[in-house]
Amino acid sequence: MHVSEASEPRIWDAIETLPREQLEALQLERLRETVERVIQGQPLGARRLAAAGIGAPEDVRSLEELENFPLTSKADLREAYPFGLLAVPREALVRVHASSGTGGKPTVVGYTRADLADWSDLMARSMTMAGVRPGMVIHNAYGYGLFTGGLGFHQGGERIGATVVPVSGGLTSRQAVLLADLGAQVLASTPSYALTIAQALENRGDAGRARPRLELGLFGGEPWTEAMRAEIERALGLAAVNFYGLSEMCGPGVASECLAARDGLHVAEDHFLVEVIDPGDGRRLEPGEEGELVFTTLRKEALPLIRYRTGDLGRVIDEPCVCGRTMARLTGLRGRCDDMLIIRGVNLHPSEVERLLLGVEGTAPHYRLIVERPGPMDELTVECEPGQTGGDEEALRERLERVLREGTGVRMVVAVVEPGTIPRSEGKAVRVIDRRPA
Ligand code: DLL
Repeated sequence: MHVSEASEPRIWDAIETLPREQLEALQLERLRETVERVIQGQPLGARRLAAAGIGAPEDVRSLEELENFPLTSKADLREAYPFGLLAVPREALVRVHASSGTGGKPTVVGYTRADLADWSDLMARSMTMAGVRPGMVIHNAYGYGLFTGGLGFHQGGERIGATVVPVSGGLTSRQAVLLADLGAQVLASTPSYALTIAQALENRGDAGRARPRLELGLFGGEPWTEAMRAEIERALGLAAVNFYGLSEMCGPGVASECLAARDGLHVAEDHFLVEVIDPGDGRRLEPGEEGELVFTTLRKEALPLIRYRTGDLGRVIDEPCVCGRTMARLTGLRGRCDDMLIIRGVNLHPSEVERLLLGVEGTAPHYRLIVERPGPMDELTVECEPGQTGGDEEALRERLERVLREGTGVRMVVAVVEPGTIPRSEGKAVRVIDRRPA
C-alpha cells in the first residue's frame, strides 16, 4: 500500500460529522417528508401506512415508531414491475437503472433530476472518504449500463473533479494497457474483477512498459472477505476500500468505508435510515447483532421505500470512528440470506469458504462451489486453483479438505484444478453452481 500524502482523508460535507442528536432530528424531518411523498404518490405504500395508523406526516412522532411500520420487499417491486411504485409521474424520471436478479424480470428503479444530483453528491462524498482527490485518474471498470456501478462511480468521480476513464467491464487485456498507460491512481471495480485485471497486468509483463501507479481500489457490488482484500492489495499494490449499496436505494453510495479506519462502512444516514431485523420473524435487533439489513429512503423522490428488506446479512455498529464521522457503520457483510447453502443440515456461507480457502498458503484467490445431489445427500465440491509457487497438489488438496471440514463442520471435496480453468469474473463473480435437481 502506498497512499500518497495527497490522499489523506478529508470530509466532503459537514453533515458527516453532525452530532447524533442533530442527525436524528434531521432524519425525523426527512422521514416525515418521505411519508408525505408516499401518501401523495405511492398507493401501495399509502395503504400500508394507513393500516399502521399513519395517515399524515405529523402522525410520525419519533424515529422509534418506524419499528411498527410495515416492511417492503423485493417481491413488492417485482409485482409493481416496472413503474408501479413510482411516487412521481413516469415523465419526471431522467434515468432508469435495473439490477439483474436471479431469473425472471429485473428490478427497475427510477431517478428524478434531484435524485440523480443527490446520488452524485453521495458518491463524491463516499469516494472522498475513501481517499479520492481532485485530479486523480480513476480507471472505472464497473459495468456501464443498467447496472448502477458504472455510472454511479462515474458521476462521483466527475463531481469531485477527478479524471474519470469510463472503461466499463470486459476486454480485460485492453484494461491492463489503459490502466498503466493513462497512469490510473484509482481502480474502481468489483473485487473479483480487480483480480482478473491484476492477472492481465501480470500476464502482460513489464519489459519497457509503463508501470501501474495505483494507490486506491474502490471495490464493492458483491461480498468479499478480509482474506480477499489482502490478496487484492498484494496483487495490485493499493489500499482496497469497501463500497456497499443496492439499486433499490440508489446504487453504490449507501454505505462506504473511510480510508482512515477501513473498519466498517459508514451508512449515509442523512439519506437512508438503517435497521437490522431478524430475517425469520422480522423483529428489530440491537446494534451489534447480526441480521437482515433494512433501509428507509429519506430523500428519494421517484422511488421512496419504507423499510425495504435488502436480503443482506450484516451488523450495525454505533461506536464512534477514528475518522471523526458520526454516521453508524455496517460490518460483517457476509452475503445474502438466500445465498446460504444448507449442506446436510449445516448452514454454510460461501464467504466462509473463501475466508478459510485463502488462509491456506499455496491457493490462488479463484474458487467456486459446486453443489450436487448424486444420491440422497447433497455433495459440495470446492474447485480452486493452486498458487504460483507450485508444490505438491495432493498435499494441498488434503490440507484444504481438513481446514474446510474443521472450520465449517461440513465435509467437502476439494478439486485443485489447472490454473486459469475457473471462469474469471468481469463483474459480479458467480461463486456457487447449484446442480441439484429443482
Ligand atoms: O451492486 C450497487 C453497487 C455497485 C455497490 C458497485 C457497490 C459497488 P445491485 O446490483 O442492485 O447494486 O446489487 C446489490 O449487491 O444487496 C448486496 O447483496 C450486494 N453487495 C453490493 N455491495 C456489497 C458489498 C449494486 N460491499 C446487492 N459487500 C446488495 C457485500 C454487496 N455485498
